[in-house]
Amino acid sequence: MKKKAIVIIPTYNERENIRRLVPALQEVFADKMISDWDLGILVVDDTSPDKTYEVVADLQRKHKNLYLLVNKKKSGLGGAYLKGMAHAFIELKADVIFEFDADFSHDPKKIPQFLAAIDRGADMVLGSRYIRGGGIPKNWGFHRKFLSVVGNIIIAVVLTNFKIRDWTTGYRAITRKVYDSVHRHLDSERFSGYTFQIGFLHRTVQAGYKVVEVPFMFVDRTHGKSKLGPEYIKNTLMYIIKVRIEQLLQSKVFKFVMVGGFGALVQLMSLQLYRFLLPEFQISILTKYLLATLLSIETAIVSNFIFNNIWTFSDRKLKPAQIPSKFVQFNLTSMGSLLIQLAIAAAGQQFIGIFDLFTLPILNVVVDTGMVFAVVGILVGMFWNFFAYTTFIWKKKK
Ligand SMILES: Nc1nc2c(ncn2[C@@H]2O[C@H](COP(=O)(O)OP(=O)(O)O)[C@@H](O)[C@H]2O)c(=O)[nH]1
Ligand SMILES: [Mg+2]
Repeated sequence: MKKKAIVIIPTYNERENIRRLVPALQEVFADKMISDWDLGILVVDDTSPDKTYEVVADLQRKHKNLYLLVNKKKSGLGGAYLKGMAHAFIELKADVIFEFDADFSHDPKKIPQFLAAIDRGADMVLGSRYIRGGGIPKNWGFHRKFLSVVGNIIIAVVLTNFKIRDWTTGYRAITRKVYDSVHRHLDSERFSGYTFQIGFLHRTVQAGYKVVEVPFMFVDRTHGKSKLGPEYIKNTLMYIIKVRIEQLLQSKVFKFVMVGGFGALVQLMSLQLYRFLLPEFQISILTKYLLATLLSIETAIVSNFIFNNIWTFSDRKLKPAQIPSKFVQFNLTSMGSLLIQLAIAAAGQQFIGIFDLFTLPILNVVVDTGMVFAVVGILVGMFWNFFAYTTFIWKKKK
């Protein structure tokens, strides 16, 4: 049996374009290179005021592989694609769908290359303007070029993924398996507009699917108007920042730092408490103050151990039987961190010396090299702790 691919075209006031585009696509479908593919077109129109759907209904009489969905309400690009994808994969039993603009910006002749990439094992294929062989129109004004190029760079930086070169491209091929695992996460409320594209791709990349880019030259539309508005920039920025913050909040490093910060508070408060509770006594050098200090350090260690176990490393939580020995390891690790801080302070004093550096404005605090050694010591100590936690105490289960 032939594999099936459906080219989904969302339309809003595209009657002039769709009239020409359908025959142009049919011509490409006849290419011998893709003879093992059964191809069709699905137009998703939001009841365009220019009655695009009427033109499509008319074309359907000639083209048996042309399908039409009409939404009563305008639901944005993401809404149109989600409806179209559900229809293509479930009703039409497609193996692959294309995302394709009606306005001839996307060269239909590239379709065989997309399908070839899928035959070679790609899960998703992007028509890319920013790899060799691809491009944007030379006549674009500086403003538009800047927005597109810099926008893509910002997205890559914020999402820290530099393997994808064209995040915002609307020319894509998506396999059923990617759709199945990704579409549920994209509620059409939040992803109704163009953010749908970035959201969909980001989910796909995160899930570890193989995404391949095929170059194409973007062509400006000659008929009709672009629906891309300024809210696109705002929505995109909000989306990527939100994703980034979510990822940060979920990261182990962040939780580890929070637990450590909380531990420092616990240490300070319990120190006061022990100083208040302990009776007055003095045995040689062990004074009440020193004992309270030691107890408060141990209290912070217990707090750090508990919260790292139930929160930072909740995915690797220790079994009850492991806790005593792991707690000993945890104490040794903390002692190591303390030794590192002492060693850095001693080395700093020995080789650099203690002297004033500058006065902090407003607070009027004099910063000296001793403080710098302390900060460096704390940071190196934290590195050591995190290293020991992840490699020894909360070792990743295989
Ligand atoms: N059904 C539907 N199609 C839309 C909507 N917004 C844009 N489109 C279509 O999506 C495609 C891309 O839109 P376009 O305005 O060309 O965006 P641009 O290429 O980024 O400027 C075109 O085929 C539009 O007709 C919408 O709200 N609903
Ligand atoms: Mg366009």
